[in-house]
Amino acid sequence: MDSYKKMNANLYALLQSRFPGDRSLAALEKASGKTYSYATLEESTARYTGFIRTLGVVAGDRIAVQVEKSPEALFLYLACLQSGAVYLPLNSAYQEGEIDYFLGDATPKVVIYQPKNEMWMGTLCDKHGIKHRFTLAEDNETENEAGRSSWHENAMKHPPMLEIVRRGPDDLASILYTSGTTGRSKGAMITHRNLSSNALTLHSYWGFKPGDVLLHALPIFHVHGLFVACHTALLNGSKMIFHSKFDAKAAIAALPRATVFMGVPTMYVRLLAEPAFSTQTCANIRLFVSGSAPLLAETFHAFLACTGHRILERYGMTETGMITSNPLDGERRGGTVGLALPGIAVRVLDDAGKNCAPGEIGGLQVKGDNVLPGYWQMPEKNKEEFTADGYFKTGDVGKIDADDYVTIVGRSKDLVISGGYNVYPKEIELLLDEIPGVAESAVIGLPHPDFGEAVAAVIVKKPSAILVDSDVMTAIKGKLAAFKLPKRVFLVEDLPRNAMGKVQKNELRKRYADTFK
Ligand code: MLC
Ligand code: AMP
Repeated sequence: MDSYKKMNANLYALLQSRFPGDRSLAALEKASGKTYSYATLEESTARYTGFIRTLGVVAGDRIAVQVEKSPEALFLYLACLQSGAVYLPLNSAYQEGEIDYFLGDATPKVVIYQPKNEMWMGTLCDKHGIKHRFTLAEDNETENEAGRSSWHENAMKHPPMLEIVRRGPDDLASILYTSGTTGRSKGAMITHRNLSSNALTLHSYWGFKPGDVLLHALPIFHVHGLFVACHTALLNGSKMIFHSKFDAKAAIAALPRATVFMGVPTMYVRLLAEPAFSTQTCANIRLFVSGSAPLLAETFHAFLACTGHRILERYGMTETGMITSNPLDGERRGGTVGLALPGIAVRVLDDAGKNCAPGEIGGLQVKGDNVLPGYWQMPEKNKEEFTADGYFKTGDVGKIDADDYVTIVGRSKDLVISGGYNVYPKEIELLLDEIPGVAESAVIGLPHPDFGEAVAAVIVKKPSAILVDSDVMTAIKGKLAAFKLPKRVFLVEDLPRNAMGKVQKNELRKRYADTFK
């Protein structure tokens, strides 16, 4: 058994090997105070795994999951790993049209969704010929009462399966959809090697130690909350105080019992806005980590002044996991994303493809065990996004200083990051352009005090069309996850263009820069 385990590159084998010897220790604690021991986590995962196997799922089959955050949702992720399935998490805010695309593209064998989406999810499963569908509620006790085809209820009847299905390092563990500049989402294929290498690196780089407790208030359908946060905590055999969503007051109440917190910049802005947030709140914390979006220098300094803590900023992507991090013990330099993580090569190239000198700005590229092998069924994208010598083009623009600190100064990809969520303008523009009366549109990100950037739409009406901004919002509401919806619509006569006829979004960003200030 031991030699079998050693050869098994399944991430779950690695995580399980680090669970505490005393399995009665808490793995998760909900905001309500209810705790789940490592024994419960392991047994539930094993029962879920057994159930997955009875559905005829074989290694490599996809399991799509669109549920709210809960301990059971985490067990489901771990069971997908244990059973060798490929986990496909979907943001719980995604709407029917968005999910339709993912199910069609990834062809999952099983779909698990929120009970409230029963009507349209059932229809989509029929459309895509997906036989195995279940619901998983945020609070599974309520779900059982409703008598639905509950994942948890069905799976917990099944005997635990102890075997961890053997996977090679390059086998897929997960597919994460990330929107694209063409408006069509791409499935980033993430391997067991990608996840294990990054988890081990972060666990050691951030100095996880016995007794650490993570306050986990991020969603678990993206890299930050699912991989970065959960993997480091599980590798450490730690307890996670598991809040179903971020609420600044609830976080402040829980922080005194935690030692590590990970969040997006919006969460730090919201903590600082709370009068009750103080040095005492953070007395037990040894590490605050920020990422997924730029942390403003003013937030970094305000946090330092309020709490005495220098937030550790790191930088990553869905496709690559974490790439750089400020050091745990060395200088945490506000406004930078720190140093390339051990074993990861980062370089900056100019437009001609030549290496930039220290401090010179260019396109950031990355290579290492953390980098995805490619996009799901998109060979043409793989050619575009990788260099001949195997570097992945991040689409971020930055520089590396003489002392190796990396700074992100912008993006070459047309992307808005709002509260840590990525919004690709093209996806919204395609929908806006379909609205009767719209001649053309440009979607931009504008500075926003809470979300960092907020989505705004600039629209040119067709001549003689009668259109007001509320018509625009009504037309697209329900077609996109709410966080992608423009927070402001501007109706204009025309869009600024350069000599080549390309819309000058920079001009628009300048024109409307003060909208949310
Ligand atoms: C919610 N809303 C947003 C939003 N989040 N609008 C814009 N941007 C966002 N990020 C809108 C909702 O649609 C809703 O609109 C209203 O705000 C209230 O919704 P809510 O659910 O109550 O929001 P709230 O709880 O306040 O959420 C804010 C947040 C959340 C910051 C806590 O967005 C969040 O958890 N962000 C983290 C994202 C994340 O994990 N990113 C990691 C990606 S991985 P209405 O109109 O319905 O009222 C990655 C790689 C890496 O990037 O490096 O980590
Ligand atoms: P995602 O596709 O959601 O994984 O988002 C990845 C993108 O988030 C990166 O390409 C960056 O543009 C951005 N990002 C992540 N972390 C940081 C950070 N610390 N500073 C600036 N941008 C960041």
